[in-house]
Amino acid sequence: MINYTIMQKIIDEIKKTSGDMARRGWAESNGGNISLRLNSENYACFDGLQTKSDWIKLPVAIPEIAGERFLVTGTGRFLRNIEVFPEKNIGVIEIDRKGEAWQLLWGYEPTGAPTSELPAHLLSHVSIKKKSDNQSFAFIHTHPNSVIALTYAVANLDTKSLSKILWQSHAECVVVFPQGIEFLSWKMAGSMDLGRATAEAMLRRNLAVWQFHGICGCGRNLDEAFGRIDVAEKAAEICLRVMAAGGAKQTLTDTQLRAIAANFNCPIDESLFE
Ligand code: 2HA
Ligand code: ZN
Repeated sequence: MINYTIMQKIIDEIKKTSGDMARRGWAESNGGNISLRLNSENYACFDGLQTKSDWIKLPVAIPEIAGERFLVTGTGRFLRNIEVFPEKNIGVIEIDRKGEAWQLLWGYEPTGAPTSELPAHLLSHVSIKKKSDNQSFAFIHTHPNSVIALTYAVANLDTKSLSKILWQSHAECVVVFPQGIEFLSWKMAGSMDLGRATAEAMLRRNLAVWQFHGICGCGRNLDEAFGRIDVAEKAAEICLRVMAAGGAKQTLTDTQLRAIAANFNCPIDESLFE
């Protein structure tokens, strides 16, 4: 039987995240998408529903998430509309027993399908489920202005230089993302290539920037995933302002960055200093 109290709680969480993303200007038109793997309590809440679609084949089998259920924003839907019409703009899908197909349990009224970035979401859920020992449930992709602008403004960006620039631009960064941010050079939106590269990045880090496009973040819950992206975006904005003001005249040193990480017991990725 459907448990409306629990269901309302999940919907409220996604409303808050999507509303915050839209109001920050990270989700123009149908830009950006959110997925939440359902934990056991949330999972059971969708038991016994009459299914709303046939099984629809995934582009690749993902047996690691066989049987899982996900709340996912809909393709072509606007995140800013989730607060008003959640049942039209989000859906709950179930993956089959072999991890080869999905079917709709709830949502996308009157008809619809999950985000075009489903490969990145589902493959990244495999990575974050594994690396967190099944404690991470949330994945967000979004289009924040300053992170995107940075991928145009700085020459020869890679994971090391991007992580270092952002760590230096805001003293909180090394605490929020001590493993740095993966930089992924441009790949076609919605492609398996982009999905695979993002999922691979999520094994090592909690954030990945898509050149000329946006950012992805994961977390135990939507607040944690959102917060990581929010801090990265703030650092990118500071960095751009500093560049516009004529460039940094001083910055956080490697010693200071390491000291901040040590002070907050954060496992900094030392290889990013090499
Ligand atoms: O959902 O953000 O990357 C629209 C997008 C594609
Ligand atoms: Zn996008």
